[in-house]
Amino acid sequence: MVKTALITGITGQDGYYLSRLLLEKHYRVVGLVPPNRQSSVAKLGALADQVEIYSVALTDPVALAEAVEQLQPQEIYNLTAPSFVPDSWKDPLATLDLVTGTATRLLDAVRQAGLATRFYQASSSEMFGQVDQSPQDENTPFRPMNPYAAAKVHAHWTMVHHRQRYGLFACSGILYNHESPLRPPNFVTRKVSLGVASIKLGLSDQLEMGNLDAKRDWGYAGDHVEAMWRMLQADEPEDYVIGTGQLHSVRELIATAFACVDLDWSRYVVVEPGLLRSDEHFHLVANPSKAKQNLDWQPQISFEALLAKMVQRDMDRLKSGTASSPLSVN
Ligand code: NAP
Ligand code: G4F
Repeated sequence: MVKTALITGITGQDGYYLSRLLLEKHYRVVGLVPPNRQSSVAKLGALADQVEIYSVALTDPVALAEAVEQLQPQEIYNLTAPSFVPDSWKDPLATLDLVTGTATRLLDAVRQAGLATRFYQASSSEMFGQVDQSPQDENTPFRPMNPYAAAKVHAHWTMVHHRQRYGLFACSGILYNHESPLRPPNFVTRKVSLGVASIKLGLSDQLEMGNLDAKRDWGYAGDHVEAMWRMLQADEPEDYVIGTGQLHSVRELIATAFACVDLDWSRYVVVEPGLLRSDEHFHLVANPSKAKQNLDWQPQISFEALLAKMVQRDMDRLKSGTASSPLSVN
């Protein structure tokens, strides 16, 4: 039997890698894309012809229920979110509605349809916020520090309630930062890889950065979507912390990326005070033991290999003049 997977946020970074993985596994892949964001489908590049796109407002419970009823998906991956954290301060309510509202409406649609659909919720290490325990695991308390993280906590608990009260097979992947050549350039890894490539090719001579001492657990998006899929294949619905377990500073990230093209980063990088975050926390790093043990999951791509891949891809894009076109990438 061909399995149907329904994905919200299919036009984002993870949507691309997850679609590619599921297509390789011969799923029927259906993306729910709001009518006013149909132009984003072009970001899927060649994959756009291999998935089905339904135009559905994620704010409309009736339309979502109809889509679920009609498609009867075996799996739902709820990935949609305005995922750039600083933006959530500009419109906390819109963040809450998209993140929590979409999760709630989809979970209710599955429950009311009486389906055995397995549900994945895209949770975030940002939910841990101001931690007093490092590394974090599935038992670490949530202390969200921004509207994005607070909305993700609400969505997470809504998912847990549907699992506990209604017996849905619903899981949360509490994912740490994961990156790829498809990361938009406002996120730090891609900003750096694009900046390095621009400087190497003589297109710019300076890179303005925020906090160089901030630290993150950076992994590869292709590895992390594999964990999402494995969670929904498990015998029991459970939540998992997914990350590499390794902490690197932004300074290390920059030095590693510049080293890919044999440049000394300190000649080009300046700190721009406007990019510093007031709510910064430094020790968000995963203990992914449970995922390793239960899901046999572990990251395949190292921090250095990830950055080399991203810098190389941006060099290629800039040389061919396709820096902002749809992609087909590894
Ligand atoms: P992404 O690249 O930013 O993709 C976000 C998706 O949500 C896109 O399809 C985007 O549509 C859609 N979206 C954004 N704002 C929207 C709005 N106002 N209305 C409707 N749709 C909207 O994010 P990602 O990196 O793939 O992450 C996938 C999920 O995992 C997100 O929920 C994110 O919060 C979560 N997560 C990500 C990471 C990470 O490091 N990447 C870590 C933990 C959790 P457009 O393409 O039209 O913009
Ligand atoms: O790349 P970032 O903007 O990602 P951030 O805020 O950690 O959020 C990402 O990961 C979360 C998982 O932990 C997701 F939930 C979320 O949706 C998103 O995918 O910033 C990473 C770090 C921060 O500490 C930031 O202060 O890099 C630091 N940084 C330093 N200079 C910078 C810059 N970040 C950006 N974006 N731009 C800079 O110039």
